[in-house]
Amino acid sequence: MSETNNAAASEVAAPHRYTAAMAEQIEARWQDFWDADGTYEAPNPKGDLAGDPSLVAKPKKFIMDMFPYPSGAGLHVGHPLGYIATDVFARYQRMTGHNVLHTLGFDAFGLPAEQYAVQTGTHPRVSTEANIENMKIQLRRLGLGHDRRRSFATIDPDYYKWTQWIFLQIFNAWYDDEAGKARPIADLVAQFQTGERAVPGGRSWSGLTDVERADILSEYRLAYASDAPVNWCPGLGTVLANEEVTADGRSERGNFPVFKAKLRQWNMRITAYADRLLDDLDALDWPEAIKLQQRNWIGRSEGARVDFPVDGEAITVFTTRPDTLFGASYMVLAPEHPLVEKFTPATWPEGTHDVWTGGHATPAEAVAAYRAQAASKSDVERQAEAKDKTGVFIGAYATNPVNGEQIPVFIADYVLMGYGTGAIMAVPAGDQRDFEFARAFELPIHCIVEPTDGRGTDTSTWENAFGAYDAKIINSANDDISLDGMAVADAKARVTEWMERKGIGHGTVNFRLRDWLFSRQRYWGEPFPIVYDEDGIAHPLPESMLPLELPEVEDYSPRTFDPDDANTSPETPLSRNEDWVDVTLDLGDGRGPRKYRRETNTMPNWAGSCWYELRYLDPHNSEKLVDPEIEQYWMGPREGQPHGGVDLYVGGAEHAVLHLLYARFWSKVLFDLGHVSSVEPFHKLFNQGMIQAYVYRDSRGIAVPAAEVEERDGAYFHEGEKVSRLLGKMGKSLKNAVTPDEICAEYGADTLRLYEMAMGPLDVSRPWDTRAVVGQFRLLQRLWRNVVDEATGAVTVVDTEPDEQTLRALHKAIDGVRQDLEGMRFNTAIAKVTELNNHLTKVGGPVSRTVAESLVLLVAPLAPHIAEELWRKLGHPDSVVHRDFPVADPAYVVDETVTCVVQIKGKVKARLEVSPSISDEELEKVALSDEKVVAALDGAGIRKVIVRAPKLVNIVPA
Ligand code: ANZ
Repeated sequence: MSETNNAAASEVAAPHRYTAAMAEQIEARWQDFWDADGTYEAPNPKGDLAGDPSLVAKPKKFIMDMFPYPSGAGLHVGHPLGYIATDVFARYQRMTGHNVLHTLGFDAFGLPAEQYAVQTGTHPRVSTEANIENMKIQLRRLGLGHDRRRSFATIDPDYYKWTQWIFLQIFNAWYDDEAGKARPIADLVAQFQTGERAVPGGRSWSGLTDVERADILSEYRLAYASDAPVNWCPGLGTVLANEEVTADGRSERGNFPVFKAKLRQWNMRITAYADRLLDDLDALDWPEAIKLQQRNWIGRSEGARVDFPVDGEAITVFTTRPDTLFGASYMVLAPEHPLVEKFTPATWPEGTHDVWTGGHATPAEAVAAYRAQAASKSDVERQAEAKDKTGVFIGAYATNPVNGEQIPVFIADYVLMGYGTGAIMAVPAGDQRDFEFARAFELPIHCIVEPTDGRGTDTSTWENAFGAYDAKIINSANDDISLDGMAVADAKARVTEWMERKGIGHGTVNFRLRDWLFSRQRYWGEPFPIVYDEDGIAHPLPESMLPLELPEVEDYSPRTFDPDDANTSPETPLSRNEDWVDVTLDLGDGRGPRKYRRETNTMPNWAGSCWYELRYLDPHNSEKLVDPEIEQYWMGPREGQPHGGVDLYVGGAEHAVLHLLYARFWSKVLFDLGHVSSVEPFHKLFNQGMIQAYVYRDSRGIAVPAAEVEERDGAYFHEGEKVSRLLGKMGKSLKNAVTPDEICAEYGADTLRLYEMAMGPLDVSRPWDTRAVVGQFRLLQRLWRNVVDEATGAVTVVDTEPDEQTLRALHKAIDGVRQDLEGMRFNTAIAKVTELNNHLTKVGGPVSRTVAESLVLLVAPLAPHIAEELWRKLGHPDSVVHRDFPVADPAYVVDETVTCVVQIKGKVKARLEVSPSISDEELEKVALSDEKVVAALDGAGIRKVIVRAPKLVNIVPA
């Protein structure tokens, strides 16, 4: 009660105080003005967004956020952290002479809207667009300086027309290994026609049927349909990416079993770009941790392919350790390996070891049983280090090509079909998994390296494999070649060269990266611009038929099946719409109107975010994806950015691999085909930390609403009951979400912006604390008070010159804030602004105009609304947004004095302003004669004085 009275009283006394109500009024006014004025519109050099040539002539900065998915829950205060940071940075760049492109779109295809549609019958477009509208309101309230003309959502047909168009470019391209780049598929066809390139299978191109030609081309196209084994989840009715499958082989969503099934699906041949995706990382300004994750994902291994003869055929293995060939004592094929049937005999060979058969009467039975068991496991689970090694002998022997030894062939799930050749030579002495398997199946372990750890060469006493690279090779010689005594690296080179000469094997590079599974059995995604003719040949739609829009359907969900029934196959939502699926079209290919069936899969969520940076540049271009001159202006290579790209891209580290790798891949294809001048989409990447929040749980472990929790003496209570407190994620489910709307209502957007930026270094995660927000609000109140009279609303600045001390404080702040904003250290920039502002408050009296104006300009990137308001009050007719950021006068930046602390018994008793070059003796004299020190000593004698000039004097009294 009394508090309200006080507040009311102070409002009467200070009707022009900076309050939440005033902040709201100022912010709304300037937001409207900026929109109407087009303050944040960045001009292009040409086209419909062309503008002020003097701005275009400035150096450009393209600053970008990872765009949001418009979820129905809206934003909490954690979401805009990165958006505020890029906004502050963009504003600073505008004030330091750059033409700045900053905008934000929406990544709007996705599962939540589709699931909501399944539950409620609301069309995903309706709910998604409503969510976008809501999010736009929330974002606008933050005062983000976006060029709104450039915003779009990936679900806009005008946008996904170009996503489909890019798909067609990729479909109509192949990777020319000799040229080291993608080229139009027509070039390949021409090479086949003229005989410049041999047609696979040795026939002439003109003698092939259309189907045969299509099949051959599909082996080359960068987007192709194939019957590869994929993760099929009958319970969900869709195939899943590896990342969507849990370690125990179930769907991440819904926890249904996932089976490996051969289904015809679209893929992108990203593997063709493995080397370039790896090499080009070097010149990017990205966090090392992210580069490392990409390198590991691409997983380049140098090694060899080696042929092991079996019955006149051969099993080819991939090994990174060809130097260990003499130690290969058995082989393992992945259970799905296509050669397994061929090599499996009708009966067990003479003398087959009992433990090898798994108790089965015939090899075929053993293989069938083991395959069924392996099919139910995920790759991760199969590769788990700690797991017991399982497998079964297939009844065949292979010949070790270096020593002629007959070695048994097994299938085992620790060998994956999708890596290398899906077959290994097992070297139990050198590889731990092979070692464990050899022990379990009583297989020989040949010692082929000299152990350096004193264990000796008798492998029967070993407890694990010995894989050291610095060891010497032993027991590795035949009549022709000896590796004995060599170090690993030399032995690898020697044996590879020998194998190449003998035609047994050859050196090779293997990548972990797989082609990208590009189709999903969903409704809410981009339709493929592909139709099939009566022979099943895939034809691209001509550009004139784009965008191919999603049809209206009754049921948005794919058909689901008995979750355990692996013998099912997907039925997509689009396939049920006969009118849409079966069409008669003239594709303009000279064949006239014909009957076709449309592709009924849709593209994965990732598609829309693979190229959106390009569309921001030229969002309304109906002729082209982006005009080349405009692309070159904003994205083209330049000094320090040899691959071109966005100048700054800010987003969460969780996108280390998939999104960033896919976007890089598309960018390279578009570059190869001559559509863009930038090879890389994002030159500099910055990962912001997360805003965390306290989660309060009651004795049952259930989260209680954080807003209702009270603190008493360091303990936390909810409705009288003690609750526990832990730091966690912010979100609805943990009942601790704080929305930007609440904070804006209570303090205004400028305060929210300052608080988020002041919380800590941008790349570090930090806990949200609503009670601490007021600190930044008070800073703005003091700032206001330094310029405006709270009682009258009049500007109080004076035209007199500031004193020397104030000039020093000002120029130090300018210098520091500049460096901090440039380096994205927003928290320390705010600390420096605060320091300057406090200095002015402390000095008291009216502030000099020059100081006030500089202070307002320093604050402008961080708290743009109050800065704009004060700027105008200071008499400037034009917006603060495009004003020059202050430049420090070096004469005032160097410290004239430093503060020396004088302690007595470790307690600070005085502070002295001294010259930075003061000597220890001089400083001791000054300290001991200081009034406060004399008073504090109160006549006591002195035992010892410790001096660390110029900053510390410590006095120990007697
Ligand atoms: C013999 C050998 C001896 C191996 C030795 C290792 C150590 P990275 O480095 O990850 O590329 N391997 C090959 N294909 C495999 C597959 N499909 N599934 C499971 N394992 C496979 O790993 C390459 C090594 O992993 C290869 O080198 C092979 O084992 C195994 F002392 O060959 B090695």
